[in-house]
Amino acid sequence: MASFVDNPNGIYPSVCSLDCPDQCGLLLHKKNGKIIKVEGDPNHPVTKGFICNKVRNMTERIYDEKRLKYPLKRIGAKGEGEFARISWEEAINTITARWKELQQSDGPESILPYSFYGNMGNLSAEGMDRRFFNRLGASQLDRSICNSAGSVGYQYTMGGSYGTDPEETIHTKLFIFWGINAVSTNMHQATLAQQARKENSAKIIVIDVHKNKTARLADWFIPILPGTDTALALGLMHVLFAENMVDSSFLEQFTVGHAELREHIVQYDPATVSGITGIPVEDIVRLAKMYGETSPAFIRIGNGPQHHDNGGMFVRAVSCLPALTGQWKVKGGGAIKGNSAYLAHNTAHLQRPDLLKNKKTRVINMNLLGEALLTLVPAVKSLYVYGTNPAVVAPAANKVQRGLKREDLFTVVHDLFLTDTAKYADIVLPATSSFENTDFFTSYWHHYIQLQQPVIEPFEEAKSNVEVFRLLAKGMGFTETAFEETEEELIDQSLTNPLNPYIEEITFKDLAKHQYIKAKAKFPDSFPTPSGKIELFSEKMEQDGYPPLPTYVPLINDSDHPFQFIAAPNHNFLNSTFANQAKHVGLEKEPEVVLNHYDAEKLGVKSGEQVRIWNERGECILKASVGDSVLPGVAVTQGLWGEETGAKQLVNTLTPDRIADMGGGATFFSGRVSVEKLPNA
Ligand SMILES: Nc1nc2c(c(=O)[nH]1)N[C@H]1C(S)=C(S)[C@@H](COP(=O)(O)OP(=O)(O)OC[C@H]3O[C@@H](n4cnc5c(=O)[nH]c(N)nc54)[C@H](O)[C@@H]3O)O[C@H]1N2
Ligand SMILES: Nc1nc2c(c(=O)[nH]1)N[C@H]1C(S)=C(S)[C@@H](COP(=O)(O)OP(=O)(O)OC[C@H]3O[C@@H](n4cnc5c(=O)[nH]c(N)nc54)[C@H](O)[C@@H]3O)O[C@H]1N2
Ligand code: SF4
Ligand SMILES: [Mo]
Repeated sequence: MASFVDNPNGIYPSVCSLDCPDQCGLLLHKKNGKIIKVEGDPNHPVTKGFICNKVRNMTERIYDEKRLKYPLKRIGAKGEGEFARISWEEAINTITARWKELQQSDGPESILPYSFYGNMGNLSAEGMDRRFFNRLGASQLDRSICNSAGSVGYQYTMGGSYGTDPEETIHTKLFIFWGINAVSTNMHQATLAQQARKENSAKIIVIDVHKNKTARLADWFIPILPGTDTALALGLMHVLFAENMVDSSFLEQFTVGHAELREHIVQYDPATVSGITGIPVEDIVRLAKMYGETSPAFIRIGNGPQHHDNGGMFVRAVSCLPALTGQWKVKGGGAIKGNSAYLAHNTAHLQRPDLLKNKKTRVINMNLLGEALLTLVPAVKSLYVYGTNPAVVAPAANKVQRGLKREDLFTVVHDLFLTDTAKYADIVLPATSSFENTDFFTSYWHHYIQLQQPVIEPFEEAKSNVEVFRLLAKGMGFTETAFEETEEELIDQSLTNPLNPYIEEITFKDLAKHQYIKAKAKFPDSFPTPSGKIELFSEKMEQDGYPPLPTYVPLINDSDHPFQFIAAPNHNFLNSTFANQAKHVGLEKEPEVVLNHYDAEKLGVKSGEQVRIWNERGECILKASVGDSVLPGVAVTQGLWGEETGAKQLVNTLTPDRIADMGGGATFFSGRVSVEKLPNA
């Protein structure tokens, strides 16, 4: 069979590789060997031909003039961005020579891989790279920057990442978007809600600290004070029990600890909860009644509240709600925090932890990158970055920059662009786009496995992650066959997972034939918790040093600065991806900070004026947007703008690198700042 690449023209199936729950099916239109149009695949059962604006404009990115064409070595100071072209041979030789020296002088744990999901393909993001670094015995990275606090919190309640099938939410009568800006970050869930509203008179509720795009389409927007959502969840439980709106037979059959919980939540009466959350008593009661009386009722648990000091406990608490009402068993009811358990593939086969030979290597939390580079003993001497842009996306950015500037740190960055991080690298390697690779994709929201086959030739001298790790393995003299297996073989091995009953044996050929294969998912009757039930009371939590029942713990008050600072993603970028595409930047215009008019008046600031935002960690200068879309005391900005788009717009200079209550999670939104009108503005 001729490959897609061999045909200069045609329309080919593809999948969006970005770190986004929707994982849309795509069709790539090709003419004279180039992709000229990216559109949604109408045959995709969930995304149905609709895709976001970001990816409709993807050709701007894959054929951007600025894309890296060949390997580079640094010739200027770190951070300056002065580089000279080198060959792949020189690049690989330079890296492996340095790593062989470090193996001898400092041991392999002086080398730290640093990656995230810039490309969600399983082979690219956590395949050949894991094999390589296991074999090397490098330090391990705890990839905790996104949703790990909530994942652990959810696990205490549910045992694993099992949620509602989003396709069933077409039947839902009540949608609660809780700390998720779905219109921008999970657009098909927002579409399903709007469809259910039209066909089914469903109601849409948004609980957020910001009247964002999703809140603006809601039937009811409930503004809440940052980091207080656990108290709201407990207040809802209080009313549900008090008004006898709980499903006793569900509680009996599928949960443990409902009697203890019933007693525990007495203290979270609506007046108390109102005082914590800033939500009026009557709204708390009304929300509880709507939730208790509407069926099916569905909660989309977002990432916003998970990026706080108490993010793990938030998810722990909210995931108890559908158990109280029995909504887990109602078609279109329940909740989605994530759904990755249904599509769990064979990571032992793909990542080969056995290559580590039982060595206990140290684990470094990725949220502490700056700290690790500046203070860790024994020191990190080499950093290998791929699929992420930590100079922009990691917290406490000034620390990260200082770490990256260390003269004795040997840094390699593999990316499609000379990112802000790559500017600090000693060696820069050009990456292919996902449309140039073979890979398989498993969504963390819907239930489908998808295939990417290469549609275009690699861009100039760019290489995929898999290929680069094969070359590095060869350069290091690793002779295991694990480094020679083809992408097709890797896919076959990964999708043979006897541990996951929801996927039977799936092969590369099956995927090529069907493009979309759905897990045979069914919401479980017993759960992988210690008791086999949904744990409202968790002994495991008690053993791990947490309160065994859902409990509100306030944010850490990290300073006296008057504003809680929420630096969330925006509509037209994906994290920092697209922040360097003229088209996407044009759509966003410039970064703003949203303030309440009451605060703005006190500061003497009007919409459109530049303000300085600062704390002990750093400062930013952004344009003020004044109104009533945030509560007093809250400052919200959207978008991870890089340094190249303007001075002092790096919001992560302000964010804390404290670690959340669970899972080593990030606390991007728990920092405080001061704001002032720019003196000469
Ligand atoms: N367009 C676009 N889509 C994306 C991304 C992107 O950058 N751009 N990023 C992708 C990734 S990696 C992820 S993890 C997801 C994240 O997507 P979401 O789950 O939507 O999470 P966030 O956008 O981080 O935050 C969601 C909302 O939480 C609110 N929030 C902050 N603090 C609190 C709080 O204490 N309580 C409540 N109730 N709300 C709060 C914020 O105001 C924001 O509106 O989106 C993915 N999709
Ligand atoms: N202030 C603040 N900071 C945040 C967040 C927030 O809400 N607020 N969100 C956090 C969250 S949830 C996340 S998930 C992180 C995400 O942060 P990152 O994972 O860093 O995401 P991106 O900024 O999109 O960077 C991905 C990079 O991978 C590169 N890339 C893409 N495909 C490939 C490939 O195949 N190979 C290689 N080698 N490179 C590739 C892209 O070009 C891009 O430079 O950011 C976190 N940072
Ligand atoms: S970024 Fe998300 S919504 Fe946009 S095409 Fe990709 S998966 Fe779909
Ligand atoms: Mo994320």
